[in-house]
Amino acid sequence: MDVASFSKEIRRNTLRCLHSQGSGHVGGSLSIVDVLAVLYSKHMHVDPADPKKDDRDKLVLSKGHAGPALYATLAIKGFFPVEWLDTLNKLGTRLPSHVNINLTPGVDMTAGSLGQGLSCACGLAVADRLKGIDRYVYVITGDGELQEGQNWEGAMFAAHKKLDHIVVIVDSNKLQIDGATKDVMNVEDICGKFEAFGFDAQRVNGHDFDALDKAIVKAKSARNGKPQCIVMDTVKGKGVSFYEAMGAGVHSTTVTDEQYAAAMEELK
Ligand SMILES: Cc1ncc(C[n+]2csc(CCOP(=O)(O)OP(=O)(O)O)c2C)c(N)n1
Repeated sequence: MDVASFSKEIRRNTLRCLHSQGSGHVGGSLSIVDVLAVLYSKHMHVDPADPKKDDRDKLVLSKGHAGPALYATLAIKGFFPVEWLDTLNKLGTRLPSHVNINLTPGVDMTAGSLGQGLSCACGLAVADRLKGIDRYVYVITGDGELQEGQNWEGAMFAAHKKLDHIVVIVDSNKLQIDGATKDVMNVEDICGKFEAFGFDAQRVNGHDFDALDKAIVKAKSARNGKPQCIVMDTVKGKGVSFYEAMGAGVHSTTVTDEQYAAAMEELK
C-alpha cells in the first residue's frame, strides 16, 4: 500500500473507531494521521508479530487523547484485529480513549495527562543508552500541550544528556480545547524555543508525505548530539470537510451515523 492509501485507510479507521463510541477526539486524531502514515510505512522499526521486540523504535503519543489515530494505524499494520476498533472505551476494551501501554499491543507509553511525553521519552532514551540499544524514540505532542512547563524541563534534559535519538514531532494544528492556541497562550516560535533548548528544529507541512519523510530522514541521520524537533503545520480535523470547518469545536465532537456516512463518502 502506498503512503497516500495507507493514510486514507488510517483516516477511515480512526473515524470507525470514534464512531463506535459516537463521539471523541476527532480533530486532534485526524491532524496526526499523515505523520503516522509516514512513520509506520517508512520509518518505525517495529514487528506487529512481536510488539515488545527489544530493539524496536518507540512512539510516545504524548497527546494521548489522539489514541484512535494510533489504534487505526496499529490495527492496519496487524498489531491486533481491526474489529478491536469497534470497542473504543467500552467496558473491558483493549483500546481506551487515551493510550495505555498495559492494554494495547504496539503502544509504548501511557499518556493522557498532557505534557509528560517528552519526559517519558527521556527516560526511555537514557535506558537505551545504559542497555546499549540503538533505536529512535519519537514523541508526538500537541501545540497547546506545549503550554505545560514539564515539556521544557524534558527538553532541557534531552539536550543536556545529548539524547540525539529522540525526535519530537509537534502537531501544530493551531487549536486546543478552548480556542486558538495563539489566543489561549501563544507557544510560538516553537522551532526557536526548541533550538534555544539545544535541539535541531525543522518546520514542515504536516500533510505533505514527501516533506514529512525528508524531515524524518534528516532528523534520524543527524546524530550530532542534539535531540531533534519537527514542527508540523497541520489542520485539525484534516481530511473531512465538515470537521475541518468546525474550528475549536472539532476537538471533541460527535461521530453520528450520518456524519460517519458522509465522512466515508469523502474518504472513498
Ligand atoms: C494535564 C492535562 N490538562 C488538561 C487536559 C485536557 N485536555 C485534553 S486535550 C486538551 C487540549 C490539548 O491541545 P493540543 O495539545 O493543541 O491538542 P490537539 O489540538 O492536537 O488535540 C486538553 C486541555 C489533559 N488531558 N491533561
